[in-house]
Amino acid sequence: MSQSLAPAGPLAAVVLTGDLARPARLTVADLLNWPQHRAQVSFDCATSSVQRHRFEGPLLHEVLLGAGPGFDRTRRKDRLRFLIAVSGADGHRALLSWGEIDPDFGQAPVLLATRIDDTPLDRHGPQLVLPQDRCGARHISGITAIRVDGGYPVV
Ligand SMILES: Nc1nc2c(c(=O)[nH]1)N[C@H]1C(S)=C(S)[C@@H](COP(=O)(O)O)O[C@H]1N2
Ligand SMILES: [Mo]
Repeated sequence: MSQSLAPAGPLAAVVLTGDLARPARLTVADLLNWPQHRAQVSFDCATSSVQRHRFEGPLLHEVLLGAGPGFDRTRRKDRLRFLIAVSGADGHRALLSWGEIDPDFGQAPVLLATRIDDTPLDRHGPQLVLPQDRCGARHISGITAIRVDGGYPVV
């Protein structure tokens, strides 16, 4: 099965929301203002065969840091209660933790891809890329919102 690249609109954008000092609405063109990293990934799927793609885009961690997440940057422990909820236009969602992508912890090189293979994602919206994942399910395409949430309830 191939990636479905039906346009999500003339210029798709992702909303950065939640516990952020500088919430933002970013188009794929805006995401080109960060250093672009490359990843060659292959992922498996329960309902189709293995897929291989080349992605390019900024690190999710750098983009979210720019939005001013509401933790004390001088205290590493303070970051660990933050969740990152990523949503696609079709309602597909996945949760990541801040610790997973933070260079002081998991340092997963997660990208917000602006390009898949030779196709720019301006009209479809950015795609989440997790080079470390064996399965394709977290490679959310057509991202419309990313919510950063430090209010994980105390149990
Ligand atoms: N927005 C969105 N992204 C998605 C999905 C989805 O249903 N919606 N499916 C995921 C799954 S299960 C896989 S395996 C990969 C590749 O799916 P595709 O072959 O349908 O492109 O995309 C992922 N990204
Ligand atoms: Mo999948």
